[in-house]
Amino acid sequence: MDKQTFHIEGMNCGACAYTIKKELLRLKGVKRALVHYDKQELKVEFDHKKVSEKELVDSVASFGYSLQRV
Ligand SMILES: [Cu+2]
Repeated sequence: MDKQTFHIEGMNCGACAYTIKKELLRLKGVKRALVHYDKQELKVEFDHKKVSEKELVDSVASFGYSLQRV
């Protein structure tokens, strides 16, 4: 299982955090997604054999948020 922390850009309320979490958990291979709205941070656990880091970034980008590796 791979773990990665990202800085999130574009969140402006708690619902944004919920949207990101829900979208990531919808992807096959994502085990956990913790979105900290106050820190503008995402911690995600995923299996890189099932889903790539780029797919995570792209799926969140389609909702208007950008992720940068921390
Ligand atoms: Cu929002």
